[in-house]
Amino acid sequence: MYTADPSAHVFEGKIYIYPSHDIEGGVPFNDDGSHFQMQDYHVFSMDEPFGEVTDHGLALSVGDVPWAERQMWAPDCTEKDGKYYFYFPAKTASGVFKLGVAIGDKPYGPFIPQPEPIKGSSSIDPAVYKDGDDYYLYWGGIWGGQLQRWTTGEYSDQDQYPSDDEPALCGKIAKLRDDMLEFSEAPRDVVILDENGQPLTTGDNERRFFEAPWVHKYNGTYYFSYSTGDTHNICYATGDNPYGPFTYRGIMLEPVLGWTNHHSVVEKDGKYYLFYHDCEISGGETHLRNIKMAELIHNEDGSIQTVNAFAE
Ligand code: FUB
Repeated sequence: MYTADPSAHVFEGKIYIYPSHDIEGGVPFNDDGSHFQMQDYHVFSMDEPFGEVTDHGLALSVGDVPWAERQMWAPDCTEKDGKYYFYFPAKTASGVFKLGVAIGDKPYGPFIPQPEPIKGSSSIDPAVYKDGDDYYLYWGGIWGGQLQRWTTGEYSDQDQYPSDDEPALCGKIAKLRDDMLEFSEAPRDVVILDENGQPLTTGDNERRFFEAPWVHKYNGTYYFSYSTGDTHNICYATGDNPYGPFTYRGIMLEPVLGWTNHHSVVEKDGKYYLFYHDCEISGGETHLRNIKMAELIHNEDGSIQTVNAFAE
């Protein structure tokens, strides 16, 4: 079984991992990611870091989601008041990515989807961050993730990118409503600043946001990490609140085997772990990935020691 885009959390004392379930869909590689034809999700767990992995079986299938037709990409999950809320992207029959939520009684599902996508949602790669009693959803991805088709707030079938010297398109954030099923506010941009306090530009594709947002907190600082897509890094930027702005700090994970790079960071018993994927098991097939983990070390100055998957 091929797995990718691992979102990891600690629930009930175990590490639970929420990945995409890669399959051979028979669609050739293209820049829209049409070769990623995933149809369902499984949830995995391990009692201890690097321990034995349990596959908890089918958690949600595209056929159970009334509004979704195909391409169930990177998901995430959180817990509130004993219920588990599973967030996922999928394409509608008209080919537009939206985000959905499904509810379960256990961390591993099964999850029962809401009949409609989340109002005001768009694009891909939802990641939910719990800060005290508040829950924030981050999301977004350019190119095949369609973020560049929502620049007016409405979907357009035309791509619209800022020019190279203009601020880059940003990932999105919105606080979730108390019932976890909708946004409680209009989505905002997650702005990443350079060392001079200026937003990263479209042309800065070694550092600008592409997809795979994630947030973790270390020593009171918020770390926003993300993939740079066509330059294949996982970068990170730091800020003093969940909305940002965040200031670019460096590379968390260097390019891995395969085109995509996607990760999460989880803390267990005072140590931090990076979950990511590469294409080692399939021998480099970009759409057939496998999840991995490594310890993530924060330095005293708050910087992160860069992980090189080829050295792990
Ligand atoms: O798995 C499909 C897509 O590939 C994800 O949504 C992106 O983040 C990239 O990993």
